[in-house]
Amino acid sequence: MAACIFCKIIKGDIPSMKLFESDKTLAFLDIMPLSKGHSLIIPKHHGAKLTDIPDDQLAEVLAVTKKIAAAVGAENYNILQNNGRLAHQEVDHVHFHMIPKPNESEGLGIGWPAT
Ligand code: D5M
Repeated sequence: MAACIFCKIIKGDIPSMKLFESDKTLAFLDIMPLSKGHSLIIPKHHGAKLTDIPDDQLAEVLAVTKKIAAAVGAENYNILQNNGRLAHQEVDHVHFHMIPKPNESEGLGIGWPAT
């Protein structure tokens, strides 16, 4: 979809910190990380909400999400996937957030308020 920012990232029209790419899936670092290693994993198929994405694409996205968590060394992490404005979805292309939860000894990580 021409106006979609994540479709532009897929096409390479907007730069991103790519972590993984296949014919169906792309993973890259979130530009506004909530913690160090905060990643986005997206299907290349454009769709705003989970129900718009074919099952085979979703299956691969989830499998890649698992691998990205391991690759960035996240032992504790949250997977977040927002659908709709009321659910705080800002980018209308389905994406899974993989948000590492740092150990206290590692500090709060990029993006958290300093304490
Ligand atoms: O989250 C949308 C997420 O997308 C939010 O964490 C910022 C991220 N974002 C927006 N633009 C970019 C680019 N250009 N690169 C990387 N990350 C980006 P939502 O679940 O829709 O609220």
